Amino acid sequence: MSKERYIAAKQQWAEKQKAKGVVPRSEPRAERLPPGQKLTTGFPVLDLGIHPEIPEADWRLTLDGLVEKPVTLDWKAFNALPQVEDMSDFHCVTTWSRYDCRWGGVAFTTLYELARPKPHARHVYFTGYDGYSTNVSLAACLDADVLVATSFDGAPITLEHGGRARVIIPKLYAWKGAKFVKGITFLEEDKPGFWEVRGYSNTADPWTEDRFG
Ligand SMILES: Nc1nc2c(c(=O)[nH]1)N[C@H]1C(S)=C(S)[C@@H](COP(=O)(O)O)O[C@H]1N2
Ligand SMILES: [Mo]
Repeated sequence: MSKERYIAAKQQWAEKQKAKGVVPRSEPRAERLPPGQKLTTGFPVLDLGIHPEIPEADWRLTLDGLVEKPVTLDWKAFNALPQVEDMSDFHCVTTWSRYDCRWGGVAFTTLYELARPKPHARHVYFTGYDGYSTNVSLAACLDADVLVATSFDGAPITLEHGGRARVIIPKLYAWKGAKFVKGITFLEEDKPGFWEVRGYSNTADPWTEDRFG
């Protein structure tokens, strides 16, 4: 499928689901699988079809916007930061979920402490090397399980799954985690990302089926 057709199809699907009136559930449930999701043991690849291969020497991650200290990290500097691992479940808005994903990398809070966002920073805008973008509230990013991950199950993340580095925000639908991450910008005002301007939710909470904006 071409990129344009994929985007159009996914956008249409959101419109169709919205028209059907997908009912949000207000209470989180005791079960592990969020409402409307199906468990998969595979690991589908979901993206715009562009897998940018960035040589180690050229890779950079930039932290900018409303920060005391704008930072650009190269691969060596990024990997010299404290490393963590976290096991989490992965929920894609197109209704598949995968349990027990073991991600390793740098905690978002570590990057936060490096760049020191100013008090009026409230939103985060992520960009990827493939031209992708997504927005998340700063509050949601400050959960301990939010990572810029470089490993999956103990091995470097494959290119198709977002290597060299991708964002993981386990408590939100997976489109909020930018693969091939390139930039993290701290903002005062919210700025909708790629899917957010195409009918998807700003907040993306799987437990309330918060799929569409
Ligand atoms: N850079 C980038 N990140 C992205 C996407 C994308 O197209 N480009 N797709 C998102 C979507 S919709 C999902 S479900 C997950 C899929 O991750 P996976 O391909 O590793 O399963 O990545 C998210 N992050
Ligand atoms: Mo997705």
